[in-house]
Amino acid sequence: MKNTHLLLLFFTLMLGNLHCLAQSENVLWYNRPAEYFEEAFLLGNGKTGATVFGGIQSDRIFLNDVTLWSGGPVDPEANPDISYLIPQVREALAREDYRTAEQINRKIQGKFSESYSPLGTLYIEHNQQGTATGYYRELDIGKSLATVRYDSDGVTYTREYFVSHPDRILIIRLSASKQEALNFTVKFRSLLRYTTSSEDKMLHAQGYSPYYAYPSYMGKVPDPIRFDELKGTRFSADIQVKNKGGQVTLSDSTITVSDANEVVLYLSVATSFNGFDKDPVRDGLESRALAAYQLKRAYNQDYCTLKERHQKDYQGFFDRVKMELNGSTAPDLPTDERLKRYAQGSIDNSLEVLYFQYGRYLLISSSRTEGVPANLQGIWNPYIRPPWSCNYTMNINAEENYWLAECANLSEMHQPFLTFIKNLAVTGKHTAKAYYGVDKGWAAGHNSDIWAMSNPAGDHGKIAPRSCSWNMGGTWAVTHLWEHYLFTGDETFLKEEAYSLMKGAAEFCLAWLVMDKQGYLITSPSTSPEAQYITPDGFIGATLYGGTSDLAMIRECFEQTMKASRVLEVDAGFRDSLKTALNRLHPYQIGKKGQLQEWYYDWEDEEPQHRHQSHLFGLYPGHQISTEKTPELADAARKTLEIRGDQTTGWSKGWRINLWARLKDGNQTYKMFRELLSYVEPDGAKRFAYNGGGGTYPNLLDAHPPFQIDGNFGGAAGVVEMLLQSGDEGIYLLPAIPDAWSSGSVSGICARGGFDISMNWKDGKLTRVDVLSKTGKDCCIHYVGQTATFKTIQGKIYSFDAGLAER
Ligand code: FUC
Repeated sequence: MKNTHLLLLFFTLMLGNLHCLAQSENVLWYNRPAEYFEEAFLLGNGKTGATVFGGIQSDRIFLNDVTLWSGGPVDPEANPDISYLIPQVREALAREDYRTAEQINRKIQGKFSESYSPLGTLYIEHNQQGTATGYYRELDIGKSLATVRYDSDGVTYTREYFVSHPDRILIIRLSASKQEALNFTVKFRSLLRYTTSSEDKMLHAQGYSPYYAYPSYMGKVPDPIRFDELKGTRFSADIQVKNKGGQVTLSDSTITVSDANEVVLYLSVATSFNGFDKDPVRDGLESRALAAYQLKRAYNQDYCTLKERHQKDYQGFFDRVKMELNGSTAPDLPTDERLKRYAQGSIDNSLEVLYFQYGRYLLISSSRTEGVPANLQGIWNPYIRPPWSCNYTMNINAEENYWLAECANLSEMHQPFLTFIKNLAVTGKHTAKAYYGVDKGWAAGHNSDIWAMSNPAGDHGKIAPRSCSWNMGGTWAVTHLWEHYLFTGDETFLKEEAYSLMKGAAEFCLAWLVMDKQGYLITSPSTSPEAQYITPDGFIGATLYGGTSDLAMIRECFEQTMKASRVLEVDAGFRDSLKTALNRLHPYQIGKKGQLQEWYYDWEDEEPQHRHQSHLFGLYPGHQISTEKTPELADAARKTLEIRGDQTTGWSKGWRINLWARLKDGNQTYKMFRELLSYVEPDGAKRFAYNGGGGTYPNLLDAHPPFQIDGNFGGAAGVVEMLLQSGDEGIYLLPAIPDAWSSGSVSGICARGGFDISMNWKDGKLTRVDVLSKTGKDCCIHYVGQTATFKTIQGKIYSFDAGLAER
């Protein structure tokens, strides 16, 4: 062996060892390749998604593009006007005839949402002899970089993977400690319709998504996936090789590299999606030209330049927040081992920080495309009939995905959802009229998709009202617009983007409300997402009037719209009508068990431990119920949570963590957080559980089960909620700090009003807080009964000690 080779081998081995010894706090690592999706690494630039398995002989990378869905723009004509059924349901409800009301309500449905399509899989088949040893696989979420390394036959093989946002490219670099050791074949496969061709060290794949994909939860049906050459979003994937040494040979569907020293694979993906209201064929983007353009631009750059640019861009977001708990460092164990130990009761504060930062990593990696939010699986899905169509489930999941965005200093990542609401309002105008007979404002149902579908789903009566007969999707969604304004103070956004959407949602609700027998305003028909009641005569159903969660969402929407109109000094008359309606809404009721009533009457629940708890919306994410402002309602909410219990699905645990935090019960919040990190066996989405079973897979993805990303985001948001809460009354420091987090520090988390907060605490007590004013608004901070109120100057930092005296 030449001297230079020996030196290279020495440094590579050294580096490998260093990695294992000095585990960065931001690293997930394993000592074997992933077998299941739930063990693989997720990489993304907010548009292109890559799921990396890191196999030795055969490596697989699932590819996704956030804009590749089945179907096409919503056709308003496809929905006949069935709003004449509304008076019939109302009449049945007024007669307290719940059976009839339920039957008619079921007819008020349109089509199912479309489905997120898997783009394809890249295979890298290695022609290596010998058994691999020393296998090491890591995802560094501080750098958004995956690495695989192993030794075989005296050669150390290393692969690095990242997806760059600035250069719109997936990069895989393969290297070896010995010259001419790289021998592999690259191929592309897809479950969609596609063809491949090759030229000039490049493999080109193009195809299209189905025009129709029936949801997997409807089970086996004939022809669930339908393709038509003339329909469906087009996609292109171009893969080009840059090799040092060796030869490259091509076939129509493969690239083979022989005897190379180092190879960089450039992979560029594009689709024809051109907006929610544009036909992806007739008015689509030129996906082929776009993919080729991106590839050419990136191919002119060398690996190091691309990597540097990627990391600079990524770290611009990721590095904004730092956290440390009890001075703990990561134990030198693979992440799945740590998770297993943790689930058995071990203390691993650094794993808790990793889980929080991983939530931030996933949001940066999945949410950077205007009008296209992260879906149920973020952007990572290999299935042609994914769980729940991988859609936007508007009765919790789509919103939960974004609870983290503002408070964890990732406001830019909120934009895909905020801009999506604009699209939803367009189709939602038709939905309001055709399904609910309301010709003011807009409404959306419980399922949506990239085409901003807003009609109540259910395929014209195939699904019971418990999930499909719900029209508060818009009402809930617009609260995100106001939250964005509160955190950023961006009045231009409020004026030009948010207000008209908020007003439209409020207008719908104002027209939708009816008077009950006591003279209160209520919704009718109403449901409480996915839960069912039992009436005193034993009827189990979902359709009722005056459901608490509808009214909670309407309350929040009205209050926020009024505040926005005041800030913008517009619509004084409309504001008055909202105020009048607000005062007449049926108030919260406390039931005989001391619980916050879910139903208009104090009926029994069909499933008292149900995963949804939408009637607690006013506690979290809303701001109507708090231990200070409404102690009785807060107690009732606590009772409800106690009855619901702690065993639930992943996203539901994520929600309950935030609810318990708002009740300022740090230890109970922490208990739930620990349970969210229960180890769940990877299984390729085989196990579905609706009651209990929530937890975390080896790759730290949330298990509903199956994988659903909302639990990651909800859980990470809950970490902030334990450390910081903010609202009209100001900022609460360490409001729900658990005993287990007795000391620590955090920097860069955000509060409403436009403040970045950094804190240190020791023995459970705050020692220092720094408040950076981003907008120059007045500030008020609270800590254990003490309050400091002060004026601020934009850009200035204000420091306080434990007694809230300025330092
Ligand atoms: C609702 C939830 C399920 C699941 C699905 C995507 O139906 O009740 O638990 O999260 O959405």
